[in-house]
Amino acid sequence: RILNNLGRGALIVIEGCDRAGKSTQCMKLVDRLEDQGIKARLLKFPGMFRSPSGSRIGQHPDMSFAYQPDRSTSIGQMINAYLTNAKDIEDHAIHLLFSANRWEAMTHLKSLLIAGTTVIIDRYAYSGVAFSAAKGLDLKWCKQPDVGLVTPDLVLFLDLPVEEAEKRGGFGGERYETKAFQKKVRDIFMDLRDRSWKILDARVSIDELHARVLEEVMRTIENSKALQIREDLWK
Ligand code: NYM
Ligand code: MG
Repeated sequence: RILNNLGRGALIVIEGCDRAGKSTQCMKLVDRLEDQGIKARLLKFPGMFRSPSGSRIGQHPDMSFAYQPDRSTSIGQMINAYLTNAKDIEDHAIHLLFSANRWEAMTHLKSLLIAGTTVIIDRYAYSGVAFSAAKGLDLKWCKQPDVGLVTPDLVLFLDLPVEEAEKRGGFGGERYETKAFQKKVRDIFMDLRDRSWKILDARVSIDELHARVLEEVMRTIENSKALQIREDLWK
């Protein structure tokens, strides 16, 4: 048994289509874990959320000037320019940039897990593949750049019918935020399910969903403690 893996943090990924409530749930989850004395941090792809005061994040970024999604690495900036339609990038090239944005966070991610901090990630390689394959790129090709990333201990897919998502104030103005496209994305997400996945019905209230998320996460944190950190996603 590798010593520094004892009592490691768990890697929890929250996935779903746009407007499913991922960011809200991620923030409520991190707050709740910290309240219970469990070390927890939130990462986000693309980019990550960072509060001026440190790790603690209490509100949805859309509702607070203090917590904006940070796409600030040089790769994050290219991705941001693409998503906001400021720049066109060829489909394969932008796919590789999204993947590179995950790889550049791996050293930091592993050091958090080793230090016993549970890491919650708002989107991961599953989003990477789902959005690119929905444009028509080959699914197998799409998975290759993310092969060997740290494998999540749990993937929670917040499932919300696209019609419901649309009712939630509509989609934003970013690339990909249309009903027809989101439907394709969901179909591909379903093809990516594996044994680490748990699908949660996201039509329930924020608090009800939070309770379900927390239950799954607490169990996973317990079960992951004695397991090695695995860097074998899709291997
Ligand atoms: N997205 C996200 C991708 O196309 N590929 C990826 O690898 C990731 C992580 O970026 N519509 C897309 C999905 C979203 C968009 O994400 C921005 P968010 O969570 O809305 O900031
Ligand atoms: Mg979005």
